[in-house]
Amino acid sequence: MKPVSLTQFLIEEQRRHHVINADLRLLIEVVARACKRIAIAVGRGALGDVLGEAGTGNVQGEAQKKLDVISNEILLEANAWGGHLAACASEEMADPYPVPDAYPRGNYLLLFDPLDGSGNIDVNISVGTIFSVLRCPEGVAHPAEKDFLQPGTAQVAAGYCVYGPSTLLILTTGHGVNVFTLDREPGSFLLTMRDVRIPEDTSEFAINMSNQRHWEAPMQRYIADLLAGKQGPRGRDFNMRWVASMVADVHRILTRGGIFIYPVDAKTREKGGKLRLMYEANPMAFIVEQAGGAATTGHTRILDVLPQKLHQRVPVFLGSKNEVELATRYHRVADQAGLD
Ligand code: P6P
Repeated sequence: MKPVSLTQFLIEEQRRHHVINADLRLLIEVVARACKRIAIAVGRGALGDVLGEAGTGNVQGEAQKKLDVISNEILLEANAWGGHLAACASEEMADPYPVPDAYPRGNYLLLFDPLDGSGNIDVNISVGTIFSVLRCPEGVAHPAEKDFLQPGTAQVAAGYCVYGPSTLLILTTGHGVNVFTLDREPGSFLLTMRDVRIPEDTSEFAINMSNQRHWEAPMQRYIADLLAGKQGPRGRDFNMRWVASMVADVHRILTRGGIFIYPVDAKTREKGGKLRLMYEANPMAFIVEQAGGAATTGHTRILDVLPQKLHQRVPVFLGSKNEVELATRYHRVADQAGLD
């Protein structure tokens, strides 16, 4: 059977669901094209001047890798002239980036983490790009931070590109999740997995265990019960994975199930957590829910969180539905008992 390209898929989505209009289709294709360019830059490794530190810092207070800056530039340049966007927001930039006045503006807002997990670049571990699409509020010609502060339920599309052994684009427009694999010769994304479903149960968890001593009591109890295995209350053994690239960990979970957790703890409580709501947690939560999984803060559904700041952080529990609901129950029981 002839493979379906991303372009053909989007046109079919437009016909079938009328969710995608021409501007949103162009937006998604432009982001996909930018991801292809990022994949080339990432793939250059030591052969290109792309590894190591950029010598600059970002709004998160993190040292930027050269590829963080390169990826951010690629996404900004790709989206400047098409007329489909009103503005962008990025993990790498303090403020929203309006489409330059020289170009027409469209009705969408694009948010992205241009290169998530970039700490793994210099050791050749998979990294990725995460993106989220919102509508620009009616009548707003110059979007400001407040125009981006929409709950995750307002997203019209979300996706990520994982730069691994193969380059994959994972996309949802609210009608399921589909996976496209980059065919490097013609340079096109081909549909390789349609309507992905996450297994509702799992025996695999992903967390940075080195933070255990900082966790709140419900987290301590939940993980202790997993580690107790067959002899414990779960009655079965669990496996653990932690790539420290959210995109890689989430893709594994999308493919074979699991639970990914970055809880708030004594180290991150002041900031509200580690991962960013608008361009990490929300797009991943939208994708995971569209694939039959669940995504919470440990207390509430991530997509229902009302954002207060563009770069705000949030605790993240996402993946196999039944496991996320159980982990969340440990926290809700503690809430009700007034325990920490
Ligand atoms: P830690 C990468 O920096 C990131 O934002 C996510 O991609 C990843 O899941 C997490 O942080 C890793 O955090 O504390 O284990 O280095």
